[in-house]
Amino acid sequence: MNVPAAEERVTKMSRTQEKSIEDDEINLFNPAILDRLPISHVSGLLIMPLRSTDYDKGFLVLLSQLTDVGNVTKEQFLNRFYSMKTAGGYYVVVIEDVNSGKVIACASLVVEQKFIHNCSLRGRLEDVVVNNNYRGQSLGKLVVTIVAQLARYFHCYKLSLDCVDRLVPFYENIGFKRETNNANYLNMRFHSENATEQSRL
Ligand code: 16G
Repeated sequence: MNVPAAEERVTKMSRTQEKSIEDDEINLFNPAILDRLPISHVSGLLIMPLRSTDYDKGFLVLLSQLTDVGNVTKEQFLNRFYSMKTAGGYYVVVIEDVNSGKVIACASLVVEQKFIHNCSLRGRLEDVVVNNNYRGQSLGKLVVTIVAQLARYFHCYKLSLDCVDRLVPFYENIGFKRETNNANYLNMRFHSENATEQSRL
């Protein structure tokens, strides 16, 4: 038996398999869930779960309009994508412009399991961004409303967010409230040595 040739065949096969895993479009969550929500669709825009192919559609470039993203490779993106999918509870919604094929807005629902409130769920609204070139079309309101609908769909007992001060009126306008005696959030920032891709979960 020609062992090197067999090994080579195995390597080639696994490379092909790897490639097809990368190229397949995988949804972060079941897209049928979005079909069950009363979403106002906008012509020329697709509303869907984050997909494994969204790295190439500018998803991280969009996020960099919110905060520092770092130099995330496609492999790192896919690792995090599959880790979120396996963990469950991550619902990243994206809006794609059909013409450009780019992701132009996004927002995430993170569902936290609780013991309190009869083992209830708390939703967190995270990472809301609309591409600067698409501002003024109420897409922020649209994507946040979808996340709020998702939180209701999963029977979260509340949906919370933190944001910079200037965006408070925007969120109040959508229905979020600063509760009396309960309208603060505080951070403890840990600097780069802890904030790596391989954070220990
Ligand atoms: C905002 C975002 C939060 C995001 C953070 C990043 C919303 C509602 N809030 O607070 O989700 O993670 O900005 O800022 O989108 P940071 O890099 O300073 O943590």
